[in-house]
Parts: sequence; C-alpha cells; structure tokens
Amino acid sequence: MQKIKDSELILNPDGSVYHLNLKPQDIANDIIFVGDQDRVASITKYFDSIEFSTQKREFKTETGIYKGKRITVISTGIGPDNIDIVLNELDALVNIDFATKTVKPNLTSLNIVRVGTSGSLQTAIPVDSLLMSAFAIGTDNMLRSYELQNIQNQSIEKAFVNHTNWDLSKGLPYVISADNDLLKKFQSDRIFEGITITAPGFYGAQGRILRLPLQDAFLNDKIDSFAYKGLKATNLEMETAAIYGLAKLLGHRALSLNAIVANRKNGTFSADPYKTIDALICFTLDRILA
Ligand code: R1P
Ligand code: URA
Repeated sequence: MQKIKDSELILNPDGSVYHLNLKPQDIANDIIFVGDQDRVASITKYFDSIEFSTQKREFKTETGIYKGKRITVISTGIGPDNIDIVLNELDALVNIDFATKTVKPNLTSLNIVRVGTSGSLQTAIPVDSLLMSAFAIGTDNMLRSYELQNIQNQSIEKAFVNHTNWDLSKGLPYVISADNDLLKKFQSDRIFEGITITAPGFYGAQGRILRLPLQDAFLNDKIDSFAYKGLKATNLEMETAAIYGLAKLLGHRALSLNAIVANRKNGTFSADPYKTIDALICFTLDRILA
C-alpha cells in the first residue's frame, strides 16, 4: 500500500489531523454538520454527556451521547471550500491509518446530516419552514477538481443549464443526489423536500443586490421556475452540493436539512430564526434515533 506524503496528509505534532484538530478516536460514525460554530452547543446541550470537545479556526467539534447513541457535531464554517477540508479530513480519520499513512483495507462509511439555514425561492415554502434536499445543484466549482462522472446526475444538470441559460464562464453546475436511505428516514409531513442550489457566495452568487449589478439579474426567477420530475428548485445555501458530492465520492452517506430563515420570493426574514433552527435540531435528533 502506497504511503501518503506528509505534505498531502498533514498531522499536527499531537497526531491530530491538520485543520480539524481531531484524532480517529474523537469522532462517532453519526455526524451532524452545522455552519455556525455556536450551533454546535445548541445541539449538544440536548446530549446526556459530552466526552470530547475541541476547536481550531471555524471547525468546532463535540462528541457525546444522545439517548444512548454516540454522535459527533462539527461546524464547517461557511462555503464549499471548507467542505473540501472537513470531508477529506473526516474521511482520513476513519479510512487512513495515521501511523503508516496508508489507506485502510476495510473502509468505514459515515452518516452525515447537515443542520443548516437557507433562503427559500418559493412563496409556498415560507420562512420558519423546514426543508431537506433530495438533490443539490452546485454552482460553486469546488467539486469540479474531482472526477464526477460516476456520481453526477447529468439529466438534471442539462435541464438546469438550458432552463436558466446558465453563463458557462461561471463554470458548469453539477447535480448530486442525497443518500436515498437517509432521505427516506427523514421524510415527514413536517419537512418540505426539494432541489437545493448551492452557491459560492451569499450576495451576488444568490442574486442579492446591495450596490453591485449582477451578471444575470433574472437568474433567481429562472431558478425558482425550474422543476425536474415534479421536484422544484426550492432554496439557496452554500454547502449542500459539496457535501453530497464529496460524501458520495468517498463512500459516505449524506443528507442536508435546512431551517428556512429567508424567503427570497417575498423578501421576508424570520422574526425568530433561532426558534426555527431549534425545531430543526429537535427533529433531526429524533430522526437520527429512529
Ligand atoms: C450564510 O449565512 C450561511 O448560512 C447557511 C449557508 O449555507 C451559509 O453557510 O448555512 P449555515 O447556517 O449552516 O452556515
Ligand atoms: N443562508 C444562505 O446561504 N442564504 C440565505 O438566503 C439564508 C441563509
């Protein structure tokens, strides 16, 4: 088995992985991703016990027991570039032997659920709704560094590019599905299901105008009328497609859930986003146990 070079898999002097500051024993097989570091404690406050806690940069991790199940909660910070770091380092923690820096013969598959926030594109999905992403369309390009042929949904990709008349100078969007078993496990009349657009920014990349004109001022109107086999393009956020893509490529299972805090169609923002995020947290913990 070929040894991975020290420059490629960087370990800290204490043996932990470079950015996440974690050792293999610090993480559970069930992992919750959040963007915001402060959201980690909003989840682990419901745990019976916390066995491990660390933070480096925006990556805060806590592992503990919730009703008998060992769960790790980790903050990814904002954006697909951070997801590249988090997914690769989590995979290394379970699938690479840190002593020999070789890939283990038997690979481990993690269950990853994102508990995020997002902006709805549909009037029928108002602020304070919960939403899960059956598919994610990545407009961010991060994942394009990897070989995507075997995991991308090219029919949705083509339909989306045609429907939006996508400007290819921004890169070609890619489409990845949620893990089907996790999707089924979380289906409920409490949560909308749709196609999520993952953007590489919060303002221009999501069609927000403060002072700068946009490359395509009508893009959000074209996105919100996009549907594929009855499933609508429902919301904009900044991590889901990257999570789905890297999880699939590395053999992990992933599902993204979002508290809808903004509605871009009618211009509203939640009066109490933390209440909606807490509702999503409780729903998620309940379903992880199911
Ligand atoms: C932008 O405000 C951030 O909020 C959303 C977006 O994806 C982006 O990360 O998710 P989180 O609340 O999980 O960070
Ligand atoms: N997060 C986003 O990325 N966009 C929104 O509109 C709201 C939350």
